Amino acid sequence: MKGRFITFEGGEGAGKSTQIQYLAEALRTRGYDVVMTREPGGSPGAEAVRHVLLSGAAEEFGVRMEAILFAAARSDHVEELIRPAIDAGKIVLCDRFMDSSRVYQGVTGNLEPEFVSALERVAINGMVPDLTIILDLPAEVGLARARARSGGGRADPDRYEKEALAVHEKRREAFLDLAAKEPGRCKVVDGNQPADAIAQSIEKLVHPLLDDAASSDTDHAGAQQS
Ligand code: Z5A
Repeated sequence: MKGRFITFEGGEGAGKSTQIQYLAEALRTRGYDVVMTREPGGSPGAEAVRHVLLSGAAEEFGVRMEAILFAAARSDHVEELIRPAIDAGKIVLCDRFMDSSRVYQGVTGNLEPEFVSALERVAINGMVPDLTIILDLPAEVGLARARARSGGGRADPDRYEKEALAVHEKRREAFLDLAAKEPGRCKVVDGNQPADAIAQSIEKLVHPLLDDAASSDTDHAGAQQS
C-alpha cells in the first residue's frame, strides 16, 4: 500500500506522545509498518537543532531566527526520514509538524504569515500530512499534566512551557482556527477524556484513510503537491 503521513498537534501535555503510542500499537497489530517520529527532531540533523531550540539558546536571536531553525530541522526530517518512509509504504506518525510553526511562530510569535508560509513551503517540499489530529483541551490541564509528568513536577520547564497561560490559550484557539480552515485534513479530538477513549476516537478517524490507502493506486497526496 501507499505510505500515509499522520501528524499530531496541540498544546503542551495534550497527550500527543501517548496517543501516538496507542495508535502505533493498534496499527502494528493489524500488520502495518509504522514509524513514530517527532518535531523538532526525528533525524540526526534535526535532533541537533532540537536542543538549540528547546533549551532557549536561540531565543535571544529572535523569533525569525527560531522559525528558520524549525524549518531547517523540518527540511532535514522530511528528506532524511519522512519521505523515504512514505515511499517505502510505511505509516508515519509524527508528534508536531508544520502546524506547530504556524501557531507558535506565526500566531503567538507574531511573524508575518507570508514569512511563515514561505518557510513552510521550502521545509515540507510537498510533504503535506494526509491527516492531522488536533488534541484539544484547556491549556491549564495540559500544562498541569506536563508538569506532573516527571513524578510531581519538572524542575526546568522548556522554552515554551514557561510562557504565560494566556499565550497557551491563544495557541489552543489558533489550532482550532486552523482546523476550521482545513476541515478535510485537520480533525479535532477532545483531549480532556481518558486516554483509551481518545485512542478509540482517533482510530475511527484513521482507519478509513488506511483502507483508502490500501486500495488506492494514486500517488501520495503530499508527493503530488511538490
Ligand atoms: N515547537 C514550535 O514552537 N514550533 C514548531 O514548529 C515545532 C515545535 C515543531 C516541543 O516540545 C516544543 O517545540 C513545543 C512547541 C515547539 N512546545 N513546548 N513545550 P516537546 O516536544 O518537548 O513537547 P510537546 O510537543 O509540547 O509535548 P509534550 O509536552 O511532551 O506533551 P504531549 O506529547 O502532548 O503529551 P504526553 O507526553 O502524551 O502526555 C503528557 C502527560 O500527560 C504524561 O504524563 C501522560 O501520561 C499524561 N496523559 C496523557 N494523556 C492523558 C489523558 N488522556 N489523561 C490524563 N493524563 C494523560
